[in-house]
Amino acid sequence: MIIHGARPSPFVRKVIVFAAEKGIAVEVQAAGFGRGAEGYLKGSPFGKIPALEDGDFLLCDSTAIVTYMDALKPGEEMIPAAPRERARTIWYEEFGDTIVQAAGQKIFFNRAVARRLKRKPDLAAADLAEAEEMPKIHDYLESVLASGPEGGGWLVGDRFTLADLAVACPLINVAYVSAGLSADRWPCTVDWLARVRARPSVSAALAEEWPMVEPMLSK
Ligand SMILES: N[C@@H](CCC(=O)N[C@@H](CS)C(=O)NCC(=O)O)C(=O)O
Repeated sequence: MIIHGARPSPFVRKVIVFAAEKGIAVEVQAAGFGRGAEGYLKGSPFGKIPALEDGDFLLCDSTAIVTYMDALKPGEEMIPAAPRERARTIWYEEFGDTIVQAAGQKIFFNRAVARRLKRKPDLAAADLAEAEEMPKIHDYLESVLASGPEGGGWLVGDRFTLADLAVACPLINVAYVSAGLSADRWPCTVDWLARVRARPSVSAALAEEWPMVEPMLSK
């Protein structure tokens, strides 16, 4: 199975880690901004990453791709089957993909990616998102992790699911360029993110992407 995309994208990282958690072997092929192999050009009609190529099956969008992967290998689903857990997992994925990513992208893009693309960074937008948008996100996560109905140290149920993965992925990008997530103010969130990062699936993905990330962080 081929994942087309760039490893440091939160959406690409999500599908890479998801595949590892499911025991699905993937090959990552570089793609993005309209450039990449045929499977990407055909599989992602709007040029977004990631795209998936599984034989003659082409699919874009990280949510669609992880849904496919989860159904391919029934067993310990990353998207729980129980109605309430399933619905809450979908909420957290949506939260990660939209609210967290929208704020995080302003920080990561402007502090790390823009220069590499020879675009003028909007550092004021990054500072504003860090000062005003991220704390609200951290407050919310802290509230659900500290005293949420699940109470297991994970966002849904008592185990790592797509919910944790999808929310952590954009936060990992923010953490590359921001020290805003303070353990004094958000201890449960810091602890949770450290546990996500420590999973073999995540730490392996982070090690693989580092050679692409490091040059973006150098002055
Ligand atoms: N909903 C999509 C979002 C994918 C997405 O926006 N990817 C970004 C990279 S982080 C992208 O391809 N940006 C290039 C562009 O918008 O042209 C998913 O979950 O896969």
